[in-house]
Amino acid sequence: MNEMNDRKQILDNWRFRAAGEKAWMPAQVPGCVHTDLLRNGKIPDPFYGTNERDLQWIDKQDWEYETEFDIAGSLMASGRLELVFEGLDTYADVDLNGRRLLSADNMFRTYRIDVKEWVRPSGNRLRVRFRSPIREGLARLEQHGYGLPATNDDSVTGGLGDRKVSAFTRKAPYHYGWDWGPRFVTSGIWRTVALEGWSDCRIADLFIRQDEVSARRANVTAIVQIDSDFDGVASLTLTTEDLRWDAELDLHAGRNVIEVPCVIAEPRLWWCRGMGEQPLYHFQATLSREGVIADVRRVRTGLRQIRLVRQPDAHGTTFYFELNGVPVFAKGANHIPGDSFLAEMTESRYRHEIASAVEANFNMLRVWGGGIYEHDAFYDLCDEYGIMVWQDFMFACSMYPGDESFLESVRLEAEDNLQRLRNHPCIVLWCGNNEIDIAWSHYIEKGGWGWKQAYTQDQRERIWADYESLFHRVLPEAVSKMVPGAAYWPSSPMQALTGDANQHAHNSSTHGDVHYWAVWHAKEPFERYNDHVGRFMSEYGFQSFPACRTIRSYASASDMALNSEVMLHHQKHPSGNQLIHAYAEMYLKAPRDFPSFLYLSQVLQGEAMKMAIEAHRRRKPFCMGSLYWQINDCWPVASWSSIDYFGRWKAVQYYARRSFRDVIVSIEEKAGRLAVHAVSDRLVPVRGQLVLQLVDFGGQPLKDDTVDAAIGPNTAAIVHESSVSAWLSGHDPSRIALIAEWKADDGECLGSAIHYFASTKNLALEQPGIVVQQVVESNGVALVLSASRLAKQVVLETEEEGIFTDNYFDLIPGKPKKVKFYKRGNGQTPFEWHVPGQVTVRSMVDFILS
Ligand code: BMA
Repeated sequence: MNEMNDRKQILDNWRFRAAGEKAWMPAQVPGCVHTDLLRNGKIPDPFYGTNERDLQWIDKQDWEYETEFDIAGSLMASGRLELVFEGLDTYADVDLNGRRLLSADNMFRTYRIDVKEWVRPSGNRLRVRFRSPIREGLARLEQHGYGLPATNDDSVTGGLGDRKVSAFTRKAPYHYGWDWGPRFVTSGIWRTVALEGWSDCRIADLFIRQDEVSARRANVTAIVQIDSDFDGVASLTLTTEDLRWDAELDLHAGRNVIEVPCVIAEPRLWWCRGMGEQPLYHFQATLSREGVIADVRRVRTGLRQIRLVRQPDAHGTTFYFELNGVPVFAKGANHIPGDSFLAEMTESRYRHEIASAVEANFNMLRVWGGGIYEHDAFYDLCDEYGIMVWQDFMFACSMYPGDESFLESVRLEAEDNLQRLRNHPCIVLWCGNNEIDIAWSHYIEKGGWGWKQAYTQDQRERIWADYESLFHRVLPEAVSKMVPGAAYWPSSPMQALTGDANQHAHNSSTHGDVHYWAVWHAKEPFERYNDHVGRFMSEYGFQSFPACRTIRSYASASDMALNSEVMLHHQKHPSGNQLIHAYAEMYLKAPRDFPSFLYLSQVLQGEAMKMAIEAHRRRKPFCMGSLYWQINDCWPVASWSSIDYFGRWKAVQYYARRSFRDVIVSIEEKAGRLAVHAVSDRLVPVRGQLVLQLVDFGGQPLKDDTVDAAIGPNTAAIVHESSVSAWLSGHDPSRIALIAEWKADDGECLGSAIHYFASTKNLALEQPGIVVQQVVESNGVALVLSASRLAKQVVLETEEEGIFTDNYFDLIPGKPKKVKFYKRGNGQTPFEWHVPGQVTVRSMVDFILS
């Protein structure tokens, strides 16, 4: 049944077929051809084994979707009737009752067509024919005359050799393959299709522009776009909470833009998580004519003042976000699309990701430019949970054409999405693209990723001019037109607006943001994270394998080996498995078997990200952001993700949760000295006693020291310094640990850290004898773990889906640890406290050869 109300009718009941075939099959809209084929039993699970390879024929075909619909009398009576496509992926010819309405070519646009003249009360037939994005891409490539670099476009798997077509089509770049994702260049109606009716006049858009917001007052302007069929008077009322503003309007036929200035005294400010609440204001605009309500529009926003502060200082130029006057250290990760097949993303999957980010003490996610402008649900959740969003436009790791029709398509795409998303308080930055400026490095002949070398001087100049048109003109113009005052940053990473050789970003930039990838791509040791700290670390990362049961979703028992065909197929970075292996050899003892190697890979990733995050935070306020690569996956795979495709937390998610706590203690060993750092994101000073205790692996105290330790608000400082030799004094470094615990006067543990004097590989680990006890608490049951010898990276596992309050932690004899389990909830409650059936507890010694 079609969902109907007076003004809107969602069009469903779709069928589909390959163009040229006779028989139709049922289709799901929103959806795509791959999932429709799968549901009809026409193709095997695209994620299983190496099936991806065999499914490349799908994108070489044209596909047809069709529905028939009747229109209810009340809607039919509307003066205007619009057919609205919120997402067509991508080259779509739309026919209604045999008449061509539209030829779409941009997946990110909203298409709205007046169809009043062409519809009838019953028996309407709507057909959408998707032309093959590959064939279209090839035609555009040929027309362009030469190819454009697109490092992650997996044209080989797609059967196209070195012909990379992704850059010529406004379609999610990751569909063409990425170094964590498969190539499924799908087609389909990926967002809602509806008929919308109106008569006389309607509110087309309501934007609450935040002109100046402080705790004292918020000056906002409601910008109301009204479409009218007549010249004449109407009235508009705007309300929020118990406030009300009225305006008499003199409308003219066509689009009217009305500005209603509103002052809200002592507004409740929106803060990111950790800094305050997330109050949201519901604004309602009511349009009336002759005392009768013609239309009502509601939007939700949070009132806040946000600035990207880039100011010269003694080191270079600052790069930080100031929220309501307070500099915020951004903590979080990069986000990619949660599925290769976008319509598979549900509100509950988004909620799981955002709630997991909150549980891990994030306050920011970067919506990275190789995916999509996310669904409304994603931003709604970020608004509600207090997660700031760094929003890229959808361009990544590729050069793009710059002809007039491409630029115009991008302009419209940008305006559509800016309009859709501009009321979300969570969005703090609009960024032009991912890594293109640095990859091309126009002003450094040998700089960048070697792309320029494939082109003549003339071609280079044209490619760069096209780049500048897109990222230095079209996009910033769209941002300032649609969201005046919002921050725009042309590319990530960047130092400053690129105009000569000195402006290009590099690993040691003291201006702009930095992507630091020498750990991983260049095999540098994890310790290099301590040396390469920029003003804002918007990318760095390390891969791991997902959990064994996630691997079982795509591999059979016989595939369970590092270099099996299936394991290599589910590793999209060309040398990923070797790199993980090489780092494992560097830091850890050899694994007992393949499942043990999976555990080691996760521990390694956790240790690497801990080291990076804490190095960044210790340099606050020089460094004001740390976003690791990447929080999620779009299919089950070995990747940099911290939460796998099924929502299962890898070790690193727990490590991040600890290292992103608002107050931490972090120990750094450098040149024979040991510095204990305290980092605080609290807005009040923090003080307490720092207790340092040297113990052996049996928990025996060997030496200690206690000092008063205090730091100011929102900063970092060294609170204790000593020499390594003073602690070691004759002890075997492979058998001792230094524990630092910072305790407030009221007993609160502000932070704690454990330091080892040897690499995990060289520690003298023995069977720890872990004991688990269930402890009944007033509203649930907790587990208390204790050990008789040091237990490294203790892992708790259960068959049930959910998270522990801590995991992959070290357990010191004499210091029992209480842990709870929260099962993954549904709907509104992302996690529910629960007693898991059976929990296995193991630690490093169980996975390594002695
Ligand atoms: C950065 C990202 C992605 C990529 C990741 C891992 O370049 O922007 O393009 O997936 O590194 O290589």
